[in-house]
Amino acid sequence: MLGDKKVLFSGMQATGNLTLGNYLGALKNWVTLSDEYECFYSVVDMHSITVRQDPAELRNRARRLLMLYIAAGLDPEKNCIYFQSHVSGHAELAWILNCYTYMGELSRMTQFKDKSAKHADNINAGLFTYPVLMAADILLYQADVVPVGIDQMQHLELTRDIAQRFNSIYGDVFTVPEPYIGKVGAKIMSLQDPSKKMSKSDENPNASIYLMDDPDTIMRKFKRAVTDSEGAVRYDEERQPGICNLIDIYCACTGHTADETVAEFEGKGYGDFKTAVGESVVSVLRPLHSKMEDLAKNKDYIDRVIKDNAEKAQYAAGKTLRKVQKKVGFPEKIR
Ligand code: ATP
Ligand code: LTN
Repeated sequence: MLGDKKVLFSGMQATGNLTLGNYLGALKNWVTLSDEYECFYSVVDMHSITVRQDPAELRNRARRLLMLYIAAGLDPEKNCIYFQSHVSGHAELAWILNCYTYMGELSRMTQFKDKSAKHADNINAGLFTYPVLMAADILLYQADVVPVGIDQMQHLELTRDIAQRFNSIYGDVFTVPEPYIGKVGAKIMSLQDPSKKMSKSDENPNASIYLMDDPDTIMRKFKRAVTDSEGAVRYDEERQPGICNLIDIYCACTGHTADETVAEFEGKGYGDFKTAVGESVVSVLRPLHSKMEDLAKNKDYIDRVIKDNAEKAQYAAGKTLRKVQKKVGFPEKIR
């Protein structure tokens, strides 16, 4: 608890172009939850360097991602929106937690297996201990709830295990966080292969809708989306995974239910349905684009947000860090 509100923490990596999956699976829920909780939303730039980055590009993307949080509707006066690398406590707590995490646990992480297969020439120790840094992010702020897409559940379970292990040795140091998975949009699939999640690192640009795609591109990508030969809009995951994914996207963008959507498109062809899905996405993304343009003109404002929120985060993080350092036996600093 911070004040009378529970604490929420979440973060996104500033790598690649954000997709509709990131928006519907994570960012959109963040906005819904932001009134109810004391929120920390981090641009996790330290996680990004587990795979090679171009420095200028990373800096640029990180700043744009922070602006996107604001453009999506997170008020930086009410939510702590900041860069992970500006708060030294993340790295300090991660080191300590490394010593309370087992190699076996980290070896089981599917994201590590996937990413090390993809980057076989650079399987660095950071890629392996990535989930420990993620645990540090969350535990540093004593977060009660962590909204993420389903793909992050395994990392969250590990975070809970580390917190419980630490608490069982030293008493109640960490809040054990609960995951929050949104009802719609928790896993948006690729438009070209509905058995794979929509990913910003997909080589095929037609597989993903990028948040910065223009309306024509969005409409074209939906027209090309892989479906099936059934010819009717029904929610049948076995036989019509592509259509199910489009229904999920439509529901997440319009607020309709799957049943309402099936009824709405009864007797209509896939062409009409795809056009409607495309239009629903365009109307969700349009205000995001214009807000990004406004923010880009306002450098001083963004700079102030970055500075003020980093200080706020540093203060909250410092409290937990000092407690942990004392518990594990580090000598007290002489002030
Ligand atoms: P990559 O696809 O390159 O592995 P990523 O998009 O999964 O990267 P992040 O930017 O860290 O990595 O993800 C940010 C958030 O978006 C996470 O909470 C994640 O669960 C969510 N997310 C990512 N892809 C999807 C998707 N296809 N559907 C729903 N949520 C998603
Ligand atoms: N690992 C996450 C990004 C991430 C995160 C976090 C999410 C890093 N630290 C803390 C929630 C809470 C990912 O790849 N999507």
